[in-house]
Amino acid sequence: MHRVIASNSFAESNVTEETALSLYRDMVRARQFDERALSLQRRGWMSGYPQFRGQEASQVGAAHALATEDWLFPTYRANAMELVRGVPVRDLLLFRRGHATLTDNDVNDFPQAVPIATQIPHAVGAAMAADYRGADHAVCAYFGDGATSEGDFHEGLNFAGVFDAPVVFFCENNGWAISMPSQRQTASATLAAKAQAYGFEGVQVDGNDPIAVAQTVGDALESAKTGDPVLVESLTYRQGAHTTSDDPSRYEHRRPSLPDWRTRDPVERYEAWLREGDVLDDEHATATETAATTEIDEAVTAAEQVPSPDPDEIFEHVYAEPTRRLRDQRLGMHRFVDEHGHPGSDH
Ligand SMILES: Cc1ncc(C[n+]2csc(CCOP(=O)(O)OP(=O)(O)O)c2C)c(N)n1
Ligand SMILES: [Mg+2]
Repeated sequence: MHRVIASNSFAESNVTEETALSLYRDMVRARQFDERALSLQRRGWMSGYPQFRGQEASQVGAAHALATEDWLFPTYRANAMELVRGVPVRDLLLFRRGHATLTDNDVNDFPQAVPIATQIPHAVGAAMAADYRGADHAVCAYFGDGATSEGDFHEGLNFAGVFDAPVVFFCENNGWAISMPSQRQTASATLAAKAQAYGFEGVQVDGNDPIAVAQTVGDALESAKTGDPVLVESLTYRQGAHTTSDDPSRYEHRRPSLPDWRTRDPVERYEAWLREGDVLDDEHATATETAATTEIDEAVTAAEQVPSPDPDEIFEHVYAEPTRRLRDQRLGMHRFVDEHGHPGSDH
């Protein structure tokens, strides 16, 4: 399945102005967050950052489809989804300033998974638990194209199919797994096709169209709640580097040849579409941009008020009793801090 809006006018679409503009607002917030986060990282304000530029429509659309009570199992790249879900910008930034958790809020989001695909079995387990308890929420597992080559992906989807778990697998195919182009990731015709092996539906959606994504994920959630999980492959493109530690010039020559709709900027495309439909004018666009800037400025100031975390925290939460190697590393870190000062401080 492949849905596009580019050929349809706003009048022909089945969305209200209110919905269309609320998607726009979140696309603007997401774009500004991403740009600011990159520049904050570049001036040493926070640690490495994985940009999602180019993936705003995909993430904002999917997050709009989720209900407050649904659970999201995100990755490091899903900051736009989390922003839309209501995680305060301050918390998203603090996570990258060494604070172990961004769950000091009541948003139903699990911590961002950095090990690839490990959140998929967790999401399926949470969905199965919801089902056993008779709860009527669904679970969404977010992951990238690269995650589909991991055992956890196959195990998770297999369980979901066998146990009719109320889960939507939201695979954001951004064309790359670091330097690995997605056409080298699999010999399957599509990633969505993999769902067939587990006995449920797989769909592809134009991931640069927030309305198509919101509708597709919305339908998938409804299906999941009736015991039919769905794998959604959202086709989009990573415009930036994998993370701020990456240098794409070393592998750009492997860039896949993709159709225009796949690599087009989703924010520009959506804004142009709204303007053509007379839904958006300069005044509204400027007000939306200004509100997003203010929100982010305030979040940066608020994050700066929070003291740096205790560096010893990085040794906690893994083992009940620290291993010898961890104890050695901890001593090494203390020696470093005594000599050079706290890495999070200005000294
Ligand atoms: C289990 C595991 N193996 C390898 C890595 C290193 N790694 C980090 S990101 C990444 C690529 C993931 O690509 P994809 O799933 O497409 O997600 P994207 O980064 O494009 O959002 C890899 C291999 C890891 N974090 N975890
Ligand atoms: Mg990817």
